[in-house]
Order: sequence, then C-alpha cells, then structure tokens
Amino acid sequence: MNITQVKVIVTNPGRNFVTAKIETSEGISGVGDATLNGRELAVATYLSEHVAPMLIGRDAFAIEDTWQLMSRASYWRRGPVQTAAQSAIDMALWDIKGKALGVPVYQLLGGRCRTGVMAYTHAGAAEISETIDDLQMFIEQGYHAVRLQCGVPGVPDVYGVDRDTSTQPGAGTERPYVEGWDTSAYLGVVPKLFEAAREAVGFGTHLLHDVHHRLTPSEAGWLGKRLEDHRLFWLEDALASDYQSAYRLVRQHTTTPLAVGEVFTSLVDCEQLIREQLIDYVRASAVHAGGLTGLRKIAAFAEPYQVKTGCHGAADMSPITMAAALHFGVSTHNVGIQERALHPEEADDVFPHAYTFSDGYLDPGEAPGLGVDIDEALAERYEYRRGYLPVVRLRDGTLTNW
Ligand code: KDG
Ligand code: MG
Repeated sequence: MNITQVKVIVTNPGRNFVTAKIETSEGISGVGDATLNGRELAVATYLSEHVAPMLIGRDAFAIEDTWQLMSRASYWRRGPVQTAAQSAIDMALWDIKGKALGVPVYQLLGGRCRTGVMAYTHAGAAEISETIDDLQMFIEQGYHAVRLQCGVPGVPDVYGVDRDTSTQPGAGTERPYVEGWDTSAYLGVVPKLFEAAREAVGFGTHLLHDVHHRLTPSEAGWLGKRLEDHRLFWLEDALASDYQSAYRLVRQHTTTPLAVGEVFTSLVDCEQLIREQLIDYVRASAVHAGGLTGLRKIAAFAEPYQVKTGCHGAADMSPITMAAALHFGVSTHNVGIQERALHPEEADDVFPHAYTFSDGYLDPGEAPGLGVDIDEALAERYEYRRGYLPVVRLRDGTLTNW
C-alpha cells in the first residue's frame, strides 16, 4: 500500500488547526495533527512544499523508516516546525495501519495496560474563591485531577485565568498582545490558592499548577518547598528548561513533583532531566515531539528512571492529537495523566472522534485506527485567522517568558 497524496488542511473552527491527510493506493486514508500554535502556516508550508513530495510512492506501512527519513532528510535537526510536520505524518501512518489491519492503534502499540487514562482539566479565575468554585464544579463532573491557577494581585491578564481556554487568545490581532508579570506578588498568592483548595476539598483530588516558565531556579525551589504540605500532583514548567541542568537546584530544594516539557520536540530536550531524575513527569506531546513514534521513544527512555508522561493536551492541539495521546495512554506503562482542555464545539464537529470521557478517565474507543477523522467540507467553511500567543513584560517593561 503506497502513499498517493498528502493533503494539508488549514482550518479555524474556533481556533487554527493544521491537519495532514494521507491517501493511499488502497483507498485507505489517515489523519495527523500538525498544529503549532501561532506559527501554523510555517508548518503547513513545510509539509506541502518539502515533505509531501518526498513521501509520494512510499510504503504506507513503513512507519519507522518514514520517521527516520523525516528526522534525517532535512539535515537540519528537530525544531518545532519540522517536528510538528513529522508528527502529523507519523500519526496519519499509524491511523492508516490500524484501519488497514482493522484494529485500534493501541493494539499496535502493545495492547491495553490500563482501562482508561486519568485526565486533568483547568480551573482558573481572577479570585481564589472563583477558582475553588470551578474546582468543585469539575469534581462534580467526575474529575480526579484539576489544575488550579488564579489572578496575581496588581497584574492584569495572567496566564491560565481565562475561564474559557478553548478559544484562541489574540486571534485576528496584528501583534502579540502583552500580559504583565510580578514574581513577588505571584509567590505571595499561589500558596494561598492551594491552602484554600485543600481546605475546601481535602486531599481526595489531585491538584496541579502551571508556573508557565516564569521563575528562576531558587524561586522555583522556594515555591515547591512552600507547597509541599498541599501535596501537588505536579508543579509544571517552574522555569524555562532551555538549560536542563537548571533543574538540579530546584530538585535539591523540594520534593514537590515536577513536570516539564510541553515545548519539547525530542528526547534531546529532556535526556538530562530524565537521566538525572530531575523531573517526575515529561509533558511532551504526540504533535510536537515526533508523533506516536517520537513519544514512544521518550517514554521508553523514561521508564527505568521512574519518570512518567503527562502529555500536553491544551485546546490548541486538535482532537487528532488527543486521540493519539489516548491510544498511547492506554498502552504505555509509564503514563501518569493526560491534560484535557475542551475544544470549541465547532472543532469537535470538524474532527468527529471515538474517544470518550467518563468518571475522570479518557478512553480512545475501539474504532480501527486513531478513531478520529476530519470533515473536509465543514473544515473549508472556517477560514484561517492569524493569531499570536501573548508576550509578557515586567513592570519596568522588560520582556520575559510567557
Ligand atoms: O500554545 C501554548 C499552550 O498550549 C500552552 O500555553 C498551554 O501551558 C499550557 C498547558 O499547560 O496546557
Ligand atoms: Mg503548560
């Protein structure tokens, strides 16, 4: 069965998504997600101009060889544009193989080793009391794990406090919009948030928090230590992880579990973090770390170090990535949790899917392949809109990490 066509579909059902659809000589097609939030057309162009032509005529079953070809044929290694394209092709080929053999992809990955993947979702509002209300609502909906964020006094527009995380911030704006930041005010409020949460709901629900790359190693160590009594499931992206060794200092100062890596594109980005056991969870995703094949390589490396995965699952990755994450999630031993942010309704219509959520757990379903598709006619109705992720400036105007 050979690859006959690689279509690249860009659509905006509530937010931008880039999809690769591979067609084959046997009439079986497969889909893969290539969405890179804020840089969508770079990946779409890379796919259509550089990747698609070299795939035509190749054996659609040769997944590993195609993955290696995509890693090596550009000569220029890794990088999010390259790996988002590689991820989409990889997912689509797993989808095709599952459909051709009549099995859900998780069967190709070794079969089930758990009944469902525990999901966490996002509670975040300006006031601590409102975040706690959201937390209680999610517990009523069945969640066993919830990420908590809250406003920082004196700082307008803080990461994670939008009630609706499904839509795209800054869509249609000509420039990235600017958020503020104040580390001291932030470090003052976060311990209060978790104190209030534990008081309200006790210890029966896992609580998580995303720092979103804002702290220095010593600040992160302080925060982790300060939160220990509240027993977080994880503290995410406490610092920008450009230098993996920076996590040594954080690790030495706190036993709060650490999660890193939604921006990682390969094992190279987290090899030291895992080998030195500087983290507990790696956040790499099927869409940015080389598809199911790339994600499996990271997980296999992490397993003996007792590092688990907790795949990035924000709304800016399409339902195709969620489906891939769940096939990986039920069949891979060291999977810890899966992030779940709801997509806009229109996106769920454009990408009909077999995965389900019940009692806090996600399940990929039993449909052959990934169990997700793209309705091309519907997708065509939603035109791409340029959008940027925000940037952050300190009070004195200094640009810092978003
Ligand atoms: O595109 C960037 C978002 O996916 C990211 O900011 C969301 O940090 C995030 C998370 O943990 O979901
Ligand atoms: Mg994050």
